[in-house]
Amino acid sequence: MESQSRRRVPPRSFSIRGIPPRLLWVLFPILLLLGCSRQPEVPSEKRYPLTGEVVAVDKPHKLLTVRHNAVEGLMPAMTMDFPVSAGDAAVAKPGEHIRADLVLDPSGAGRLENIWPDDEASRIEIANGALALRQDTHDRGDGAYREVGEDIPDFTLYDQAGRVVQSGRFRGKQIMLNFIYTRCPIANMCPASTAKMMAVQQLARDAGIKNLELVSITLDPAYDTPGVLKEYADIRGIDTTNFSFLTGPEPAIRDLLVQFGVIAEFQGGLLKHTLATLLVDERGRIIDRADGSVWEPADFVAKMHKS
Ligand SMILES: [Cu+2]
Repeated sequence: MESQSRRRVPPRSFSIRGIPPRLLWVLFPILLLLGCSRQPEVPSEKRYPLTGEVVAVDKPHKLLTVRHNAVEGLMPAMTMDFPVSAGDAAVAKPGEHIRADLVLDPSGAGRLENIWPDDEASRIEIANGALALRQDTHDRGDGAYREVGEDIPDFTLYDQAGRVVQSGRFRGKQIMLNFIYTRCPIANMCPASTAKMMAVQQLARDAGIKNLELVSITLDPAYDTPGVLKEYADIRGIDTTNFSFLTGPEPAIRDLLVQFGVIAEFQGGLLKHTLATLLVDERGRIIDRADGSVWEPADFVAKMHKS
């Protein structure tokens, strides 16, 4: 990896506010300029923003019955069934308010994508969390990056079940935290990170460590909805009792990337990103960090407190 990147000159556009230059020099040697393309817009499909309330969920057939508000330029308010992904069907709950894209294909068949929880209380909680994080990142200025020995920032995000999760929920727990995105096509990047997190989960369990939480935050919140994260976890058979996949508003994710010293940017349709894996203690303090994809699950587990 070193020989690959030693001569690579970081493009100017990679300067990220809040990350000190000396950190950039640490990060660039491990920056793999790889990525994937944003999902291309299918020109023959039309997308309409839709809001409404889930009335019923048919998980086997992956159908949501939604009492939706008027869809501007398309149809008045009514209750109807929409096909959704397996992950969205798994996450959906009757009585829940959602916002989504109604996607119409050329035959006129519609489905819902990009489904987000839209209950007022959780919407406010998420928005307030993003504002507080924005303020915190701004106040820290050039010192936004959190080094080993510092506390993790407070955050409020959605998990793979669409629940609001505040970082305070993890106090008293040891946390393994990393960043991934579900569409990452590079086997030794995000897919490998997730496999290693699963190995940590198993090794920690075998070692009798009972207060571990694993947290993977998405790098790609525009695509990684709770339902997409749920499907990502389910396909891999991940035990989510102590393993959360988090997503939320793009500004909040951006601020977390700055504070955790992770670079992720869409460039010409490619999401290029670094990898960071952190161990956080029961008081919320970062006690270890690995950059890049070369780290051993057992090394982190060895540093965890036995409870
Ligand atoms: Cu990746």
